[in-house]
Amino acid sequence: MPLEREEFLMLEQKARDLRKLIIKTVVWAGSSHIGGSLSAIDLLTILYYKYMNIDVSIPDWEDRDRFILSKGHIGVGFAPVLADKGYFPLHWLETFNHTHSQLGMYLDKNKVPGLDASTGSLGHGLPLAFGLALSAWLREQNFRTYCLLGDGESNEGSNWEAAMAISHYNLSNVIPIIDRNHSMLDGCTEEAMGIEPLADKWSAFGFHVIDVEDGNDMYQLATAIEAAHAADIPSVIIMQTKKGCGVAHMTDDNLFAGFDSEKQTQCLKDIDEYHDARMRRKMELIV
Ligand SMILES: Cc1ncc(C[n+]2csc(CCOP(=O)(O)OP(=O)(O)O)c2C)c(N)n1
Repeated sequence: MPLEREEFLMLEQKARDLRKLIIKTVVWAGSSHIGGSLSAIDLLTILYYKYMNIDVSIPDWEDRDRFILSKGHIGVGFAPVLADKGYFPLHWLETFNHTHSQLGMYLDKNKVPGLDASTGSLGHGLPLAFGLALSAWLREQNFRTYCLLGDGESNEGSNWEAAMAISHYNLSNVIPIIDRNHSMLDGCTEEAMGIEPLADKWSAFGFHVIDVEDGNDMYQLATAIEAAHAADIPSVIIMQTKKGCGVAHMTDDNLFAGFDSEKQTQCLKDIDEYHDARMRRKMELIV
């Protein structure tokens, strides 16, 4: 098992708390990309609370691992993680996307401590991650760069140029992770612009493809990340997730973007029920 029992319990509790904080932040903001935040929050949790080599007291530490949020529209899902880690005060979240706030819908590196890049225009994150990885290799630095991409974002050609370059330089210190929730703003990815066979495409670009059957499962994520760490060729993680994961009426909903405080109570209750059920399933397997 790649996770100790106590570690697993800690990560599960953290993901539950962060899901709730995302809901609250969306209510403070008025609206935002909830679905793609909830599909990716388990991955953000395991990276920030287990795998990334970072020091919150030195956000610009030269040798820290980097994280590039290429699907930058889920700032509302990422800012709660950075706040909870202690990069900035939690009360900043109450101003998310308000005029003059430090936290805009698309997070700005010049305003948000702990953020490694300003993103939001899809297709820019992986080229940035490639540059960081190439620079680390040239300077003989040991940090890793993780990059989270949307599946709809795969439509942007710049991702494939970056993939080609990562493969050309055989960089295993950069790990693209694709949130395969099968949905984008225009609807189902395969109807808007088919991206399958996605694994074969990455494979053809020279990547070791790591499929995660359930990207909302901590054990599966841990196994995948450790496989990517162990590989000596570039790896890509393709994680199957559910948009809106954790809130029943949002699950697999393409368009869901906002709600008011009245619905907040129901969402928080849904999240508890979802996490209780998921924990019960997992504990049966572990014991
Ligand atoms: C270059 C560019 N074009 C369009 C947009 C508008 N946009 C914001 S989110 C989104 C859909 C992204 O879908 P996906 O990558 O699957 O993200 P997820 O659904 O997982 O959140 C689009 C098209 C953008 N941010 N950047």
